[in-house]
Amino acid sequence: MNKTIIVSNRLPLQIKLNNDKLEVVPSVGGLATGLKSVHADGNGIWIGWSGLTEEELDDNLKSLVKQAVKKEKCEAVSLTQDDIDNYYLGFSNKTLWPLFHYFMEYTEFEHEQWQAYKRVNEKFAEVVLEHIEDGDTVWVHDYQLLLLPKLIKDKKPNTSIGFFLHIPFPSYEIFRTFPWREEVLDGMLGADLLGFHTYDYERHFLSSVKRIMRLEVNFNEISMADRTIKVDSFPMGIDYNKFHNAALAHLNQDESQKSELQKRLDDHIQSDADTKLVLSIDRMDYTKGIPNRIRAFEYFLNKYPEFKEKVRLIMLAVPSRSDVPQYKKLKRETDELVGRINGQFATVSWTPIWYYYRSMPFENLIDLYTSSQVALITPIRDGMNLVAKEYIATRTNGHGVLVLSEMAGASKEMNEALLINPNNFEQIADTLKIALEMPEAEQSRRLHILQKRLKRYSVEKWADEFMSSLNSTKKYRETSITR
Ligand code: ADQ
Repeated sequence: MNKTIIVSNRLPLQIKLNNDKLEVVPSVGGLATGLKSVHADGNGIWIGWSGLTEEELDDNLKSLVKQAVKKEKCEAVSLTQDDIDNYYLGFSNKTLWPLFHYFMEYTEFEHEQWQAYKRVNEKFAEVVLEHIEDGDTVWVHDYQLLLLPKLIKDKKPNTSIGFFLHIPFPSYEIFRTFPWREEVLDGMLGADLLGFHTYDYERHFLSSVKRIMRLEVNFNEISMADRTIKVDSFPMGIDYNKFHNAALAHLNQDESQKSELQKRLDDHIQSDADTKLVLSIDRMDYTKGIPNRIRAFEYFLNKYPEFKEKVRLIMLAVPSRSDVPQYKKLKRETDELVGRINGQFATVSWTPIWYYYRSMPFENLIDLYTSSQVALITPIRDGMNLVAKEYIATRTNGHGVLVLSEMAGASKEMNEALLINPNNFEQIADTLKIALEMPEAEQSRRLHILQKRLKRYSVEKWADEFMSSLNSTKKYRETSITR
């Protein structure tokens, strides 16, 4: 029986090492949820890095990890600390991530890191090739594994290979600056189906394929000597019911069930019913526009002083890649900006920004989503942005306004949000005022449309559509062979 192999940089598991004892916790993230049915189907497996380097594991632990991940239908790719430094923290996060998000000034082109990237993609290929058989399907995820489709296709041409990019694909003018542009495109073109979040990313990719690889592109198909590759957009959704139902349950909580955070939020609401909460949640990443948002909020308080003591920004930033210098700099800048604005505007009874730099459990995310009248999401560039969608899914009381950057992929399907340019402070300030003053009927009207759309195009549906499109390329190949 044919199977499906999912491949991503990290396995959907958290493996913790406590005094030589292993603890394995399955991840509850969006991607793991979306792919649950694909993964659970038949004898499907998920291949990726376990999160522990070879140096951290002796032979005994290595075999324990192997057994533990196998139980979850996974296979671990073994990586050294040097691989992680050069392939993951290096090439993936210092070259591809900034380049694909248009941060040219942060992009490093280091030959040694490129070599590590190639070497690690080959390590992934080895593990895939150990498990794959003719007729199987492989779904490769994201920018850490751009070379993998071709490494598999060359050895196993009779398999179906899909690739999905979770971040933007940049325009040709950006991509052409990349020293290894041919190799990377060639690697991606090993796939039979290439998926992107938006039509724009798809278009950018096709334009680079045409101009750099000089291949024939017809609408969304690329003609190769031996086969046709399909390119399409699949905007990723969320586990809508999970967020919506958690928010409904939250409405009916009694006092004893409330978290400490919720009690603090309730105190805030009770102390002044007119004071509104504006929420932002992101990974601490320079693409997310965190300093811009704080500066725009400062501009807002100066331009509309009547909102002083009437609005509070709650900013949750989850630590991320904190070993990379640009991320350290961003953290410092954010701390300073928050300190400066709170120092400048705070009164005895009011602090304008509540800032949390940590990860929070799901229950607390729901506390924040359900307590905030406005979500202010201002990335400079973002492949999709699931936080925007999660906020909408949790607004079960029919109120709430989303202010969203037009640079987030999510903006393409969320026209009923208030869209802003994240570099235009005046526009953000004016839009925030509109959001805070929006009549409830108008809030409900917009929410209703957004919720209906998000519910229909959930993360499960996203995975189904990708898989059926990949299956159709397989059928097409089979019929062209018989023809
Ligand atoms: P990310 O850049 O990680 O993902 P995003 O889409 O916003 O960004 O997803 C973040 C997820 O982490 C959300 O589900 C959110 O609930 C959770 N989260 C954020 N802050 C948290 C905190 N402090 N505590 C706990 N959880 C937190 C990449 C791309 C995106 C793309 C996704 C999916 O950069 O553009 O939308 O992949 O393809």
